[in-house]
Amino acid sequence: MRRNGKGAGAMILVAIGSNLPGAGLDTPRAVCLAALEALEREPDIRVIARSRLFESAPVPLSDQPWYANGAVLVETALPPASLLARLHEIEARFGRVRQVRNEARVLDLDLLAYEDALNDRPEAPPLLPHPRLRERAFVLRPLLDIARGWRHPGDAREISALLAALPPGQALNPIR
Ligand code: PH2
Ligand code: MG
Ligand code: MG
Repeated sequence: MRRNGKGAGAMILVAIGSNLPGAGLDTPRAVCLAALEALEREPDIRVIARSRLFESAPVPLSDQPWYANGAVLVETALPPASLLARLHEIEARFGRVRQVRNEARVLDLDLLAYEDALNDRPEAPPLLPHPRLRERAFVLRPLLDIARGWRHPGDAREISALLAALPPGQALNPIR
């Protein structure tokens, strides 16, 4: 497995999001914290770093409830498709029902990046890095907490540069 420059281990990045209560948890924040714990308990996956949680307005803006969002840096020997399948299993345990794209959800775990893998072939998922990563402050801001040195393998830009390039208007605040 290729390592990033500073010997900090594999850069496998996972996003966590919730904008509905569920699984007996009464807020999206509580769902995200429980999901972090579930990831830490998951066999074959080691959580190396976790970001703060942020509250964020839905993107695209709508009357959906605001989200809690965070990100984790993990290590695993699972290949990308198996890791994504595990993430989907965890979502299902939290009561996630998949119907309409971008609908409100109890838990969303997205595989953002897997080392410097580049995959833009929809017939061989998962797409890597996540195709909308560069457009989303609710993904990039948590990543800045845990993966400052990571560069997008498509354009070699750092997270801070990707964030700086975003148009204004994606409301996002750290949750105390
Ligand atoms: N997830 C989406 C669509 N929109 N907006 C915010 N703020 N946070 C999310 O996690 C999110 C979203 C699709 O997965
Ligand atoms: Mg998502
Ligand atoms: Mg998802």
